[in-house]
Amino acid sequence: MNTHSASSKIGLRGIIIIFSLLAVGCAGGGGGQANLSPTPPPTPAPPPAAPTAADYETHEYNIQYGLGQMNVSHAYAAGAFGAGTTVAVIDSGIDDSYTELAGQVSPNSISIWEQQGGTLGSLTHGHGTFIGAVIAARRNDTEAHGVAPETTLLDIRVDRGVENPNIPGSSYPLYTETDFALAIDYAVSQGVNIISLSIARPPSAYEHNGTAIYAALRRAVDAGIIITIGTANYSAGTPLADRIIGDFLPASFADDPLMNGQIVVVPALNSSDTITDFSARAGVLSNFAISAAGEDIFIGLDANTRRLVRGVSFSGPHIAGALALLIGAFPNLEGVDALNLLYDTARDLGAPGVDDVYGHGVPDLMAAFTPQGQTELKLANGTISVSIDELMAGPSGAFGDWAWNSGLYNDAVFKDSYDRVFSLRGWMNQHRPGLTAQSSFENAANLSRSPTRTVALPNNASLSIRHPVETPRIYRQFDEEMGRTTAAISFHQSIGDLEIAAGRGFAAPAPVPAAGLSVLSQTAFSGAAAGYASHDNWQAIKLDRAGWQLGIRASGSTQVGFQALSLTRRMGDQVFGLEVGKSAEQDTALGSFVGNRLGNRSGSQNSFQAAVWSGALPSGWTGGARVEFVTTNMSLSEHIQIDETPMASAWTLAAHRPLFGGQFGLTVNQPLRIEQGAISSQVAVGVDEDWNLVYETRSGKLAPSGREIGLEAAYQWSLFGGADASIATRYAVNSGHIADNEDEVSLWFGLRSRR
Ligand SMILES: [Ca+2]
Ligand SMILES: [Ca+2]
Repeated sequence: MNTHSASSKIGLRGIIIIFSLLAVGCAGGGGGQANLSPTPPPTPAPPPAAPTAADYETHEYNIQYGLGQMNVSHAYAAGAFGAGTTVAVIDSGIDDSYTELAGQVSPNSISIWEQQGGTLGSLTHGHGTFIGAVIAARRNDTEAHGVAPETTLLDIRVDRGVENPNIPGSSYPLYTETDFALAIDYAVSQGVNIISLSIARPPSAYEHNGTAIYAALRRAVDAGIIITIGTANYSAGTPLADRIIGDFLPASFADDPLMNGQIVVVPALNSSDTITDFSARAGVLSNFAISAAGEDIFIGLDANTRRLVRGVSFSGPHIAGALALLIGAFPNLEGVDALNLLYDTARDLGAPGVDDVYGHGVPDLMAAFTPQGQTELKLANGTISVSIDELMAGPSGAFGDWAWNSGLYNDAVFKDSYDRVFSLRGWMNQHRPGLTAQSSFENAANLSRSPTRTVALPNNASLSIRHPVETPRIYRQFDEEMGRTTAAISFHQSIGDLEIAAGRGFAAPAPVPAAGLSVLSQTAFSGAAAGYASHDNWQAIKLDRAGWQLGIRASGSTQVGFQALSLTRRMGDQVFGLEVGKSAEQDTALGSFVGNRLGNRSGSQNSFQAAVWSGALPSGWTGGARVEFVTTNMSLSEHIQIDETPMASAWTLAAHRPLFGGQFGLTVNQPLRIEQGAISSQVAVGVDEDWNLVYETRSGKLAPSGREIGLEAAYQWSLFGGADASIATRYAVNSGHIADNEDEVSLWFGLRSRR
């Protein structure tokens, strides 16, 4: 009466060899009992994009290794180029007569000295122009392009066009502290998002002690501006330990609590992700540091003006550009949030974690553009939250890919822990269901590996025991889900017209015996009832009188309670009958975690009706069939309306016969599948100007997109020395009830030696 032919032999030690021949994708059915086991949520994955990141990795992109080093192409693929942001470059002026900078510089750009009525000297210095190019050179298929090619540069020239008298013969321009502070105040007045400073010198080299700059930076911080500072250059070969950033202004203000973490210092990397031999290390400012490219930076201003430059002057602007991409893409992000996001998602370099060389590491914009922390879809005006991971968990059982198929979540949006709004569409595409897991294999293999003994007892009774075997890791979770970590036991006894049975494990006997020798379909004349009947602690009783059989079977576990009543009629060698029953599931509906996608772990009350047949056929065949219909009443949140009660179907048609000394079987089946059912719910579809979610009422069907039909052929025979062999193959279309899944072929070979 055991429903699993592979484990019903007496006194056998199970050795199972599984070959899976995969025509396409992976094998497995998702049918039968496997339907009743939950699907663990997959690991969240980054969003896809059309066009893809690779489409942006052009020659113009790749020539600047600092872009790839930060995975900037993933920001572009998400549509982020820095548009709508402004980066102030307080430096030696940006010459926008070069084609690469034409149109990139704000008309509000000024010279601080001229603004004060001064006259610029004749000294010009390309430094500011280079900074501007690193941030925002045009994406125009020539030369390089900046990190944020659509940000606006606010050029604030702060030098006076004369050489710094403290560094005679250097051609290094003179800045004064007063001019510097005025420049910062001007940037604040223009409402910029970021100030890029690449002017770090020892205080002695300046005409200032930092007091006025400090006060101006405080005003910038209060205005929400982020200040990026390339750290200091040392002469090549200075020992790393001696390259101390804290000696330099204004970088040394970064850890001042009043700066609110809005100053970031940027050690310079080479293309091998290593600190350059000239850059200061993060040092005591490591919590306020993140690294970026600063060696062999390609500056191509036009076809006649190209050079490679190096210096911490160029690492800072990379971070300014990265921040512009984030702030431009997520307008709700405060600057400090964007900076923290950059830190939180950085790729670690050097010693694990934040360290005193690289600070937080190097930005990873792919990660920064991925939702962070808790990600939830809020339904019904925020009263229900659905974890995105749970929402995107693989399709399961009878409901298959309904969540993808229903349209309920199309164009839905969700927020992450940074309050950023993402479209769900990308995630749904990313988690598009593929072929189902190898649960059928695991189920069959697990049962086969467990040795079973059946002992005949007096008075027409028998006792079967299946010992648990040490389970390979890949089956362990499945065992736990199915409650098979303890020994299975079943007892049968015939008393006159009465047959009684009870057990823990195995399965309560079905109204008619199974046919077809199925291993891979795992149908056991499948449907919801087959799954329930195999739960722990079952009892069955059958009364056989005058050709009529009245049967009752029941089972219970912590998750499921099940009772069924059957009436069959024997006419010669044919048996026909009906079975009706009810079940209650604690957390699931027909074994699927439907409620999780709707914000709660809801249970269900189910009722089913089945027609069964078993009987002899011509040419030595023995056949059997079962058709089952189930209605499931889910207990969903009051905010979800069930418009149409879900109804599912399952059927199996099977037969076997002796062949060449063994037994040959055929099974065709449709695993349990939702045929109808619909719900409606509110779904967040956007945000209003106050950044509150905007909802829309949606309705969606619960049925999956396809219908899995499987055909299985099986053969079982005895070998020399008392070994038994079984081989089975199953061909399935629409595996997992998913319409565009490719056809699936599975092959099973099992070998058992007698003890
Ligand atoms: Ca360009
Ligand atoms: Ca590190």
